[in-house]
Amino acid sequence: MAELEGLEFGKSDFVLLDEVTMEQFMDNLKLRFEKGRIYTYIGEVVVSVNPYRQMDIYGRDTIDAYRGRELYENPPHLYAVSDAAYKAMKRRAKDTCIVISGESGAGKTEASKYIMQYIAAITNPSQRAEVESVKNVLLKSNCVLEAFGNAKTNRNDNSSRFGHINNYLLEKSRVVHQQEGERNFHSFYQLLRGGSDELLESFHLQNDPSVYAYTKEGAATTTSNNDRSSHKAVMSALDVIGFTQEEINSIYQILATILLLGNVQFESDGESVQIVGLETVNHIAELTATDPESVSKSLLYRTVATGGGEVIEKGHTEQQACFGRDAFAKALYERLFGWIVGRINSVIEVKDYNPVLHGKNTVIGVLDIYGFEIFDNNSFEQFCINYCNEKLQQLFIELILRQEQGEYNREGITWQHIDYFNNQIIVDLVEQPHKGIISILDEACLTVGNVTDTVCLDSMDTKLAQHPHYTSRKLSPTDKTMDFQKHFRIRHYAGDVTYSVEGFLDKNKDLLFQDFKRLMYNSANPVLKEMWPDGQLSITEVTKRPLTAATLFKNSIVALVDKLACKEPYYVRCIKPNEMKSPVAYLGLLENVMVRRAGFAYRQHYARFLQRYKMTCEYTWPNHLMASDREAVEAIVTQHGFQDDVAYGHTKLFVRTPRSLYTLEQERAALIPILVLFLQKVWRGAL
Ligand code: AOV
Ligand code: MG
Repeated sequence: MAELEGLEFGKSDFVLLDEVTMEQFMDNLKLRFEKGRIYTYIGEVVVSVNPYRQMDIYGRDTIDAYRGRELYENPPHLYAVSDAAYKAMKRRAKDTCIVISGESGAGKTEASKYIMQYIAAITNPSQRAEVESVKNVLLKSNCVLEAFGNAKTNRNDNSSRFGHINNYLLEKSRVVHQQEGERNFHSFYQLLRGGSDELLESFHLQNDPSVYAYTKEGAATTTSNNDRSSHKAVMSALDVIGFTQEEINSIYQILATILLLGNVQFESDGESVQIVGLETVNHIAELTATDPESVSKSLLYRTVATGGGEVIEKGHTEQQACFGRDAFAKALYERLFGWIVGRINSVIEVKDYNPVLHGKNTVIGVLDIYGFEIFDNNSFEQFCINYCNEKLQQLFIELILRQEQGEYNREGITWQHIDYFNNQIIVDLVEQPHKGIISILDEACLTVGNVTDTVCLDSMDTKLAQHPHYTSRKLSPTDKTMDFQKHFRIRHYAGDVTYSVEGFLDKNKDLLFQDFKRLMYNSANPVLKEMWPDGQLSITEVTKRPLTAATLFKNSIVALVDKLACKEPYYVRCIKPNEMKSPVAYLGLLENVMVRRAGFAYRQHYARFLQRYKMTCEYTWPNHLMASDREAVEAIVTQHGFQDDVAYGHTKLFVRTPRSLYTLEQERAALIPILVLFLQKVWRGAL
């Protein structure tokens, strides 16, 4: 539990609330925030409120104050959990992981940066040069990952659109389309606005994002990012990380290819489909080190294997050609990003030591993923992102419960049943085989014939009509906030979200024709070729139906959760200040406070407890003469009359209600001035 700061700052740990109600929770958070305290604990979990201004609490002196200390010795801070995670890793030689969650724009990425900075600062006391260089790579990698993995959304100018661990989680649909007011990935604007004239000319690009189909939607949108200076920073970061000049060139050639691809148009004369303006195709061929005929062909035809094993070429319709082009652009970007992440990881891993991948096998992972999103128009992307957050919430509650149970066992205290909201039911709604939304979507995608999004919605309505967390306009006809034809609503743990089913099927299918893969595999550019190893398969070898986007996403999340489940987790929960008034933001957190308090709100090692409260009891002040610290603690508890409110563990005292503790605290606070006076007298007398 946190150092009990003065009560004028509110309660530094939510378990100390008089009652666990939404109202008390919000009041405490608000009070602390107004007093400039952006961090508060729930036990060992840090709740963080985004201050949206630079705070003077991350400097070297603060780092030193937290280094090697216990959680409750200082006011709540990210550094305290970082230190706890670091100590746990060293002491128990166990992998630890700091999971940062919260809504979009709540401060997850900023928190992850401070955590990495802290860990980098406290490691390598002997200042070994090779360690310093890995640390440098690590801190620099943020800048690169943000350029390629982040974009401006309506919630956050620098929103993470990927999960660190697995690049399946990259929001690649953003490459070809953005919502109103949003932008494509920063990297595109950085190249167009920051690239030198020569460079752009060699790529056949103009320095104007509004010229390109994929960037024009976001071109007019201003962000707090300065694209031009970021371009320089990214270039130099790539260099520091160890990318070769050839690799850096390839990265930007691929970005240029994507921009040019977006401007490829098709026209149909009723019989066949043609490309409008072959010049762009020539440029694409040049940039990808392929030949123009092959590029044209892969844009206009697909190779298919017939039932009899015969291989034929089939011309696209205009619409299919557009789909193919966009799928190709998205895949190019996704593979580029995956490749960059892989390269950074390999640079960090080959060294014998690094602050995040510490020692031999133990690691501290910092998981910063996209947060829960509710937009005006929520589509497939929000559906995936919110499902991911449901999974993390589940893991969170499960692990917290397990930790609590473990602590009670170790201390020999009886465990009591806890009532809490288990969001498994929502997770099932999404992922259950046969009955879940993903299954229904996949089934619709596999069905041959004209299955539309609305047909799919019908099928969901039929199969999920009874589900308490699912509804739609058809199922709730009086609810006029939803459109009959296209909306369904999920009651998430963090709030209700209405999704538009429009585009769900296409986004889920996300088919990339083998022809594009082969085209890239045959590139004369070795970097590009390396990204497309599956291009060597012939069409008859790829008979297996590719997994859908939703299923791939689900598989990655399941893998991620499995990975996290065997690590020792620490948590940071981020909140936006303007959401402080909205109770939904706290639903998950309140659950946490309840679990934490279900049995005993407060627990403390006997010696630490004594140290703090011995002055409140005549038998323990200034020193006790009892056989053990535990007996001395019993004397304090009994003197204050709350012996029925506690349990004695093997090494710790457990207090059920915070009130008992507050009586003690008040008494202590009242005694301090007297003690100070007393000490002053003693001191003067000694003179
Ligand atoms: P997110 O990671 O949680 O959103 P960010 O970490 O990018 O959100 O934070 C959004 C913005 O809030 C930052 O660009 C900062 O301006 C500000 N901010 C956040 N934390 C702090 C802090 N501790 N001190 C000062 N300013 C802060 V998303 O990636 O959209 O889910 O996908
Ligand atoms: Mg982020």
